[in-house]
Amino acid sequence: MRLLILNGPNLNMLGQREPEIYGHDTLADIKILCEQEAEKYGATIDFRQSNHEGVLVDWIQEALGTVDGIIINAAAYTHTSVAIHDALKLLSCPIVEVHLSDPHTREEFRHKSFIEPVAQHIFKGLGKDSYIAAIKALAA
Ligand code: CA2
Repeated sequence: MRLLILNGPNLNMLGQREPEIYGHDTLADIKILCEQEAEKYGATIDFRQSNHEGVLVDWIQEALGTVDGIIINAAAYTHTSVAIHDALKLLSCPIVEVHLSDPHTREEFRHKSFIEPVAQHIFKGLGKDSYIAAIKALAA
C-alpha cells in the first residue's frame, strides 16, 4: 500500500509557534511517527509539504493511479481552495482529511472545508494522532 501524505502552508513551521493549539512536535517528528505507523501495515509513505497551492494540485494530479490513498492536511487551503477540491475529485483512491486542531471549535472562517465533500474520513483535533488515525483507517 502506497500512501501520499500532503501538508499545506505553514505546517513546515510546526513546533515553533502556538504549541497550545498545534502541539510541540515538528512536521519532521510527525513524518517519523507516520513512517513508523505505516511500517506496521507494510505500507510505504511519501510525506510532503508545500506552501504553494499549485504545487499541492500538481502532486495530487501525479498521484492519479500511482497511490492507494491520500492523507491531506491542506492547512489554510482547506478553507479556501476550490483548486485542491477539484484536483482531489479526479482521484479514485480514498482520501482522508486531517487536522491537528479542530477547526470547527475555532474562528468561523475555519468552519468551511473544501476537502470535506471529497474525503471518506476526517480526523481532527487529535494533534499528531490525527495522522496516525488516518493511516489506520486507510490500512483497515
Ligand atoms: O489544525 C490544523 O491542522 C490546521 O489545518 C492548521 C492550519 C489552519 O489554517 C487550519 O485551520 C487547521 C494552520 C497551520 C499553521 O501552522 C503553524 C505552524 C507553526 C506555528 C503555527 C501554525
